[in-house]
Amino acid sequence: MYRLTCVYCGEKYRPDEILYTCRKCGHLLAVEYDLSRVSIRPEVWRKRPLSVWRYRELLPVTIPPVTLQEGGTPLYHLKRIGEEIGVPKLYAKHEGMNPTGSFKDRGMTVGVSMALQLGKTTVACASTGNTSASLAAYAARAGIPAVVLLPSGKVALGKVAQALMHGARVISVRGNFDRALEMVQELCTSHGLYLLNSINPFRLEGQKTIGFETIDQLPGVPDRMVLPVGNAGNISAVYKGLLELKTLGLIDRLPMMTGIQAAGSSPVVRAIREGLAEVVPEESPETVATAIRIGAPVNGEKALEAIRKTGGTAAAVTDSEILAMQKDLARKEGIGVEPASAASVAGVRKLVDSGIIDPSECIVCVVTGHLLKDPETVIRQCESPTEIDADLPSLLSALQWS
Ligand code: AN7
Repeated sequence: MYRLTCVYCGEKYRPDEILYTCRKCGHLLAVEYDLSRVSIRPEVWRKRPLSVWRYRELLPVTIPPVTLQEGGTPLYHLKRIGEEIGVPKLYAKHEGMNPTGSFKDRGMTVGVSMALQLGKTTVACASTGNTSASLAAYAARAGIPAVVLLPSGKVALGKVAQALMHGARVISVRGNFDRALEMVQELCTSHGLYLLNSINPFRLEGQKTIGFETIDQLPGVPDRMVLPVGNAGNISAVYKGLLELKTLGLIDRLPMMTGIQAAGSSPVVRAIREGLAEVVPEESPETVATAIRIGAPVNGEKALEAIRKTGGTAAAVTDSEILAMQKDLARKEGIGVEPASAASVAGVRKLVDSGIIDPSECIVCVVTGHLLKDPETVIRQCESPTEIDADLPSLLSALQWS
């Protein structure tokens, strides 16, 4: 009970067409449900475990899904950081608690299930890391091969380790993510592989469940949802899902969708700040948050709509602001995230300081990936362990205790 619709010109396509962009105008496609025929009773949803599949009436999969039990991630109150920043109602949805340690698993359980549903036998993606780790794991779960293209030297160690261990064909491209994405699109077109980047409309359906879970957990609609933005797939997906809930009458308003980028890689922020109709790509994006080191966000126009239609905003944070917040989350709240994820909370701090966020708002930050994804950046920021001889006096001396 759904079809594919061009997000720009509205052209409709059958749901079983293997198509990522509109044949007429080249823009992206979205899954459109006939919401008048979808029957959802929230009390039925609430009886199911908190997970991506709680919301299966609003997902396109009809076969038994390829799953590793994704979703159902914790929503933490950031009491100390919230008080410090001056926003007492500050929460983090910890997507690093997914099976492979990032929100990408929500997309891949749906995306790889759709690959099987559509009869595809090989899957592929380009990735700044997390997408490749997740695709590798879900392809293994499905028993099909995966090909992943990574920007050489710019992928965090944990993510490469995952892609390799789960048995994907891992290719390191001498070029940035944006170039790798162009290449994998060409490969998928010429060799019939199923593409699972965020231009894939089905994958984003899984990711929209971040918003659904947030509303079930809080409970209710937060005033604002804040997400780190790279390709802008996630912020667009969460917005799409919440819009569906509103159309169905299950919620009565939308949160202000707020996107945070790294200062060295911030084309969406620029488009919002300057009121541009389109996102102008950046040639050489650079940031310590390699996950969001993306200059040409493919979902950019959808993100602009999500932000503008909800009265949200976009802001850039520097690498040092990102790393400081990563440390604060780890040390003041016990929440371990990778740099890109800390960007969302660092962005809130900045927007409160500049008076754009009202301190009374209820704010949910999506923290997208786990601390262990990028151990090298962590080690560079922390003091090395103190090595001692194996006796108690040496231990006391190292601790400076008597
Ligand atoms: C931790 O893995 O693009 O704005 O190829 O890994 O939906 O792109 C990762 C993106 C935020 C940005 N936080 O999400 C990839 C990839 C983390 C991420 C993002 C990513 P989008």
